[in-house]
Amino acid sequence: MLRLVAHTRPLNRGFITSNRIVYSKEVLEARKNGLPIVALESTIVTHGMPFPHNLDTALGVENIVRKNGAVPATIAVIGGKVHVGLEDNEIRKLADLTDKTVPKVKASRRDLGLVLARGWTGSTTVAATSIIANAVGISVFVTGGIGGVHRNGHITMDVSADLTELSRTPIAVVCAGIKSILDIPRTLEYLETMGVPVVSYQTTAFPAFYTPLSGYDSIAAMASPQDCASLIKAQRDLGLQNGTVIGVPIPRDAVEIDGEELEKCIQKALIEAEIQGISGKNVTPFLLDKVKEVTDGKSLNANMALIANNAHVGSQIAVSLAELIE
Ligand code: PSU
Ligand code: MN
Repeated sequence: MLRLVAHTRPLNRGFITSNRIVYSKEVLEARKNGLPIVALESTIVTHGMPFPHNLDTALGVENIVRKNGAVPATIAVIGGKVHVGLEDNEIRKLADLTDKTVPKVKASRRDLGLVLARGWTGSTTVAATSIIANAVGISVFVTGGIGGVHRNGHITMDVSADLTELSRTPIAVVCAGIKSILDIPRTLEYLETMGVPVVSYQTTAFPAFYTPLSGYDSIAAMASPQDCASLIKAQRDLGLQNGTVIGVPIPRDAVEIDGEELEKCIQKALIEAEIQGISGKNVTPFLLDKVKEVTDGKSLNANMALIANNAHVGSQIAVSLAELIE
């Protein structure tokens, strides 16, 4: 008898030559046993938070992923090798910003080849982490916030490579939305143009990192991790090669800064960036640091709390996706 089998078109997984990759012991084991793996980025460690908060966050987030039944793979480049999963001592070295012996380059898609060719050490942005995760078959990636169209980006053309990456790499990025240092409506328009679905977790409101409401809606409220997994699966079945943004609002009890106060802080940070002539890939780290300074560190507490929450949700999505696909 003829049996109809549903074939899922294979994803464009990308490709990294195997001798360029080093897996952590834990990730290697997980790959052997087919366990769900969650990708984590490293620019947040080297350029997103001060020491020791960056270290505590990186290690803490990995533990949350483990507790939720998935395996963490923090991604970075060390000595010109792509690392998928870091050992604790490697995370420590990346996080120790006082150690200037090895410069830690912020690497996005543009920079990855150079960092490998030169044997440098670098952290990977959302764009670069997505490329690597997808190439090794990881479908879910947890971070704090993604890059976007900068305020005045329609004039300066400062648009994060995270957005173009999301249009061509099939990965689900679980984040707390987009920081209001960026132009949120233009970022959402850009993602729509590039065909990237932007959904929110248990709400229709698209979150704005430090606050649960950006004033804009995403295209759908996802009820559960299973709901998110079925969206990822449907896109796969359609053969779509773009990513998905899953916005998870910051937990209410972690909100420390009200909108007006935050906007004042952001204005100060933007003026300072202008005065100092900050440009290119230095803009985002500069603004993150200034916002932290002018909010008296309140932004940092919020940042740590929301990443932990994203890790909970993201690893549950990875587990659900594994159940759906296997
Ligand atoms: N937004 C944050 N924290 C971060 C970043 C963005 O709230 O650490 C980092 C991420 O690694 C993101 C990168 O991919 O900044 C975007 O940089 P750019 O705008 O230069 O593309
Ligand atoms: Mn930029």
